[in-house]
Amino acid sequence: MTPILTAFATSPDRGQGLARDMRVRWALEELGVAYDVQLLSFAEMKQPAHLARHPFGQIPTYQEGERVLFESGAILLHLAERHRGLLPAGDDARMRAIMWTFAALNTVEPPIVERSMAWLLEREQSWYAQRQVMLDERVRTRLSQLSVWLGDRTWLEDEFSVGDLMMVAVLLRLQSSGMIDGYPTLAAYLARATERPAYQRAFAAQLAVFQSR
Ligand code: GTB
Repeated sequence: MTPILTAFATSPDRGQGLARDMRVRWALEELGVAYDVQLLSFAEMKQPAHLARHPFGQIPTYQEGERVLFESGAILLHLAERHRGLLPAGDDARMRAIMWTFAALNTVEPPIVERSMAWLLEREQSWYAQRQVMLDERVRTRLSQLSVWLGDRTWLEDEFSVGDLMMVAVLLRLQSSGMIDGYPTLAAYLARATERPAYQRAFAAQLAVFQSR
């Protein structure tokens, strides 16, 4: 049975691949798993049919027969466990790939999301400029630390893993800010990752949704 991924019918990012279905599409492409997509409007995401899949009324969800998952991190780890290609073989290497997935979600993504939410919701406020300095600084701290870790490495550990996929998906949210340009190591890391054929196929698939509307 072909798994079904849910995604925005009309993504606010206009096909830039920033919504969280993109990381699942990318993982599916890396693993060579065929999938169908069910597109949902904002209203449909809050209807009982979708709330039965996702209690918070969001995308993405991933349905595979009777199994229904939400949370992009859980979906990626499930896929990486089920199919060969995103988790290394050894126990330690496998655990470190999982660790990086959590680091991307719990340590790097929060300040990035907070910064974009502030721009979205608070940029008209008189105190926004002051707050932005602090938010930018928190993001830069993480970028700088990550850049030091990467150093001359190609990927976060010895081989490309689910941890890299999640980290890159998270960092790409900063692309339009120009902040990554200050970190050539990270810029090169993002370029390497987004040149992967699986990323390109996933990006094209989500862009096609925007272009068809
Ligand atoms: N922790 C969950 C996960 O990782 O799966 C978060 C899921 C989530 O935030 N989903 C968002 C959603 O459904 C879409 S991705 N929002 C609708 C709602 O909550 O009602 C977040 C997102 C949206 C838009 C952009 N963009 O336009 O750039 C980027 C990211």
